[in-house]
Amino acid sequence: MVIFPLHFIFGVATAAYQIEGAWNEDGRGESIWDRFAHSPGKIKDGTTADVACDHYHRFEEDIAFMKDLGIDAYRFSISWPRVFPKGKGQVNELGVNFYHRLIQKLKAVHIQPVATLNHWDLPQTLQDKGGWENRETIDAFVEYAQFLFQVFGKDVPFWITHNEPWVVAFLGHYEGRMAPGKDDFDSALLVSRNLLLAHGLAIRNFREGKVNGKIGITLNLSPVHPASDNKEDIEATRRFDGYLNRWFLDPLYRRQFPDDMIDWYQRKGLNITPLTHEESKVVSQPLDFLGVNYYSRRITKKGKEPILENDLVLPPESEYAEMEWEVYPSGIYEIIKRVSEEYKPVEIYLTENGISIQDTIDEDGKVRDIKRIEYLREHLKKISQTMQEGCPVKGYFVWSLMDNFEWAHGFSQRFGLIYTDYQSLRRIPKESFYWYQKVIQNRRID
Ligand code: PNW
Repeated sequence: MVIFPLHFIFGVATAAYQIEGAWNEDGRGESIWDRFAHSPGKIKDGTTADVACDHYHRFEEDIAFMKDLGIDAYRFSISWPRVFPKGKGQVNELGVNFYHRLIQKLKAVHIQPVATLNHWDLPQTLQDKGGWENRETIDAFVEYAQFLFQVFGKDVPFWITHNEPWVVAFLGHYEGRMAPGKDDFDSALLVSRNLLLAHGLAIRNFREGKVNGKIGITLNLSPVHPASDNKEDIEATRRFDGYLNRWFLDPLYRRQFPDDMIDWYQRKGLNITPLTHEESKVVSQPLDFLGVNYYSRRITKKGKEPILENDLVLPPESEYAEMEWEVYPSGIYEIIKRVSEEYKPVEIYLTENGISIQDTIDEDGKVRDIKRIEYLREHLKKISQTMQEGCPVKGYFVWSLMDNFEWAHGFSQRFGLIYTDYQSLRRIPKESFYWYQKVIQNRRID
């Protein structure tokens, strides 16, 4: 039996573009994800999030589900182009009002709002001028952040600057699988630097404004294991770890990009210089917490990837969820222990964890997502173990409240505790919903 302390925060997470819909209503501006999804061939099943779960019009119904679930906190993101349709300057009052109503409704049912500022939906007007490659986007982000701190500061106890800057930088600007869909490593490196600077300047603003509440950042972290104990595989693994994990952790907590990665990238002829003294001060300001998103581990070896010279490996004996994501609960233990020991964050929140399954509705109307229950249970057990061993884990958020638009995979992936019927937009709580409800109620896993 595993017990969680009374003050442990149980929650669920979503993101604006993935659930809201209403993409061109009430004065919302276009985001890079609207542009990307509206471009043929970018989304696997040809769908867009124009309507998505229609949460913009149904948020009260969705909060009723959250209340029933019994969560302590709800992690959502604010759509930047809903608040600043052109990225900066003119505020869209109707957009602000939506988040005002959302936050007030949450408070009314005693659910703490956790607001992410950047969950990838950059205003398209800013992209037209270079997006995260342009320093002007940093200034626009700080203006956007400051505005939200002023308007919602007294009602929002937790703020997250960026969600998974690694995905924005490297999947958005190198692999091109995500908006804006570029394929240039130098761009990705520049974007990662600018994201870190924007983060740091927003934190500085938050502190200077004496905003109530805590602020942090969310990183997608995974343990990276070598496919063999060959020296070359071990070196490739160290590199991939530098690419995925240390590239953001080190500047945030140790003031500088990892040396070995700067050397490697420079030897590859890429355009990267260490952070200057002033940049390093901005980027490494103390955080109230680190948000960690964990889904799976990575296994790698020396290989053909042109920059990192590695290949990813999928052991056939492992268990897999959709999208070839290995089910590996020990990974959450490994990554929390490592981050706690090597970077010493004040607090850690697991801001996302969950699994994609091809759920179906049985004849009796139930969605029996046994595999999801097992996944969540095993991960929660490992988290509890890290807490027993002294790691400062303070909360856990399931990805996701409901099935939603899974980026380049469209609606083909279901991560929700609630099944979304995209025809009728009816929501159907799955068995995992009722399981999680009990966990929260009892603060216990049997
Ligand atoms: C995260 N990867 O995305 C995001 O924060 C969510 O919006 C998303 O729905 C969720 O995880 C499930 O995918 C990721 O390829 C997407 O390593 C891709 C990767 C990692 C995280």
